[in-house]
Amino acid sequence: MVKPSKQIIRPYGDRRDDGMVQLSFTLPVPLSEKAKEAAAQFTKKMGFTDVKVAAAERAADQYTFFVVYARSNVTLDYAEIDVPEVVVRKMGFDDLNALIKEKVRRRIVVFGACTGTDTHTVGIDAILNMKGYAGDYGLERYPGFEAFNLGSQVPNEDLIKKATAKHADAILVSQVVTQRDVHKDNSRQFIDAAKAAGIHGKTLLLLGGPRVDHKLALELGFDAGFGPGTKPSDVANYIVHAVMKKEGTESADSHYQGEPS
Ligand code: B12
Repeated sequence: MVKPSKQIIRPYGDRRDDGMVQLSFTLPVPLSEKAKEAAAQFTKKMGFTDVKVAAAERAADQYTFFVVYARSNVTLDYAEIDVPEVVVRKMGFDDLNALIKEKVRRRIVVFGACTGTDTHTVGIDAILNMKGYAGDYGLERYPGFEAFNLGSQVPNEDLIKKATAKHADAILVSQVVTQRDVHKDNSRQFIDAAKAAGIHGKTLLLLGGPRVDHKLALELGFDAGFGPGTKPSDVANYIVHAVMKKEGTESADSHYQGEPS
């Protein structure tokens, strides 16, 4: 493949390449002039110049939330960035159902849940529920899918056990809370449990959530990762093509543009 030529980028506020950024953070001190100066000094210590504390608000007792404008001298070669992305030949609802009927010849079984101690169901509901998300039908609506949504705070082992009992093609794990990297710890525990159950490398394992991307999901041992703004049809397309590859109805070396290899 021809290596793309350099593409140097910098952040942009007023004028192209001026390096201006907006930062927001909270410090554990009450709102005061001293707190504002602390926010400015903290920003300078991070290597920024031309620091302006644009807003400071009480966040809670003994906590202040800041918005700071500042200049960064850091540049980046965009051409050097290489991130695997899940890019599929995207098909619409009717075409995808027709493809499942023709090539898979059975309903694709998927199980999903928000696992561990995480209570957030809205993300996994957006993907699975009949009514869907952002004008896109959820997987329950597709005649070609049989979708089971187990809800939130589901132990990883329970999700795996229930999915395995129904010979699931894919298991969808949602992780929204990321404090102290709990999403990574819980995802690793899910993968360990999947290995123990003998389904790792056999059943498709998908991870999703606001701080998830495909690269992280691969690192954690999943087959694919989906982040903010994912539409149910993105997931449906990914699963159908992955199942077809696994079953040999689409050649394993037929790659979509940008598909991870
Ligand atoms: C609604 C909400 C709640 C509701 C949840 C109700 C419910 N039934 O889900 C309630 C009030 C219960 C709640 C509780 C808590 N919450 Co809350 N909550 C939110 C809020 C406002 C919205 C989340 C949401 O619904 N997003 C919309 C969905 C559609 O987006 P999404 O989850 O990213 O999903 C999309 C993608 O990520 C992807 N996706 C997601 N999962 C999956 C899975 C797969 C397989 C795939 C393919 C794709 C996919 O597809 C979706 C569609 O595009 C966020 C703040 C915010 N604005 O985001 C905080 C937030 C997530 N909550 C937060 C916190 C801290 C909590 C609590 C811990 C608070 C507390 N101290 O008690 C508790 C959670 C306790 C627990 N044990 O989990 C923090 C998390 C911070 C962090 N970095 O971890 C946030 C960010 C708020 C904040 N800024 O502090 N919360």
